[in-house]
Amino acid sequence: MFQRILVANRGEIALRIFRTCREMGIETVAVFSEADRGSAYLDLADQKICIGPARVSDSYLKIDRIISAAEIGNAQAIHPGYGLLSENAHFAEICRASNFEFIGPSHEAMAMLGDKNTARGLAKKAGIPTVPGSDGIIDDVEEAVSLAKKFGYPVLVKATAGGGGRGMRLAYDEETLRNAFVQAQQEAKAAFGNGDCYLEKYIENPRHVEVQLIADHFGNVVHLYERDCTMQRRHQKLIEESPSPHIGQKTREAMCAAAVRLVQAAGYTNAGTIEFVVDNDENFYFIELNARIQVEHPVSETITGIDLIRAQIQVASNEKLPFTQKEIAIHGHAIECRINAEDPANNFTPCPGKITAWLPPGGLGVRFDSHVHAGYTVSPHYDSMIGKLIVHGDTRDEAIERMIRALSEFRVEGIKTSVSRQLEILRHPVFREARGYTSFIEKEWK
Ligand code: MV4
Repeated sequence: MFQRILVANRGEIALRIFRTCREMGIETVAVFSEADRGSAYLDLADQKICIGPARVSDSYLKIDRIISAAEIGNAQAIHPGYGLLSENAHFAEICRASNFEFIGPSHEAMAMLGDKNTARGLAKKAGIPTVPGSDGIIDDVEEAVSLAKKFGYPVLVKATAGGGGRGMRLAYDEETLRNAFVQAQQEAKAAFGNGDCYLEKYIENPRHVEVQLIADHFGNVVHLYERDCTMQRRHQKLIEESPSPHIGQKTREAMCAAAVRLVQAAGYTNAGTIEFVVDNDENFYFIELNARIQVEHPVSETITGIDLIRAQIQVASNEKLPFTQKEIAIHGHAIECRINAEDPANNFTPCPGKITAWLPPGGLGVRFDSHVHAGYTVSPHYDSMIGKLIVHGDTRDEAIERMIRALSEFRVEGIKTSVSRQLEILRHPVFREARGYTSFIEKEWK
């Protein structure tokens, strides 16, 4: 087992990893930028090293500085968290080449599954339902047009180097497809250095359901059931919950079994999430695999009682998973609301500034993961998410009521937050009656 782990991230996920490491008796090395200097959460690490100025491209994304900090801090392993370098296969490779264990998948598996078209081909081979679409990369627009004629509009042009909604273009007819295809290739080339695109029929108004998995180096692959992330706005998840209210037990079993099959087929190890879209008839289709721990992982921890960060570290340390699939059951219902520093009255634009009063909720079944506090200044340089409120209830209705109670007691002054909008969603009949779909928020709240 490792003695010291460097956490190559910041904010709430860095704190989340410090906490589990402390419980495991593992020392931690924190890295911070000038903008994060003096942040209280850094004091929960055993050592903290400044790696540069505020801009992520000059600090948290600087691979050489992260590696140097790991050397100075005498770490044996590096945890990337989410975002930043967490899905950068080159970073994972450099960590291992520099003799630091990377707490995540192999860089080969990360590269292979990070290529969305390759991942889709692997899913097809593993017998996982995929959306009707092209059989690989499409070279020219005429091929796209003839394919779209075959399986019908609307269609999505997707950049193979994209993901998370980036490099995606929707086309409702041949004319828009011709433009969308060329634009998607150009945008992908500019954004990712790879303009390759593939085509999929667009599943209209889908639900977004993902399966949490973790695999060790001994062939054990375990799922922690699904999370429903349908409540999103512009590809930003707002509310996540488990189990999904949009699927029945039969679909759940089939979806989780499919996700396990894909991870086994790909030889993937450590934590990963397989994303599906689900149509109105509960048909589910593979979309992509996320090769990292995700923001919403506490939802799965809450219904299963598993510490996913601990399991990641155990797998990276070449230990067997400390649990079997038979030991994992869904207990009750969990809901997570992301708390963002943004102004609901101003189209939810990020709203950095100094927090002058901060009183988060608590009580039975309430967990609040956050690195901020009264006196903390929310930086304009980073993501506007300042915390995640996770609640547990025996039933979905109980979890909704508990979340409404928790959000209502939240006291924050000095900045504006997304708390009021979260309350509106939780009180909305479409959410309460589980009639939501991915574009509901954009349609309902202009
Ligand atoms: C789709 C889809 C419907 N049909 N693919 C791609 C990025 C991933 N994170 C979600 N993506 C989707 N892929 C097909 N063939 C619906 C989504 C999707 C979505 C698409 C547009 C706007 C918001 C969305 C939210 C969740 C899922």
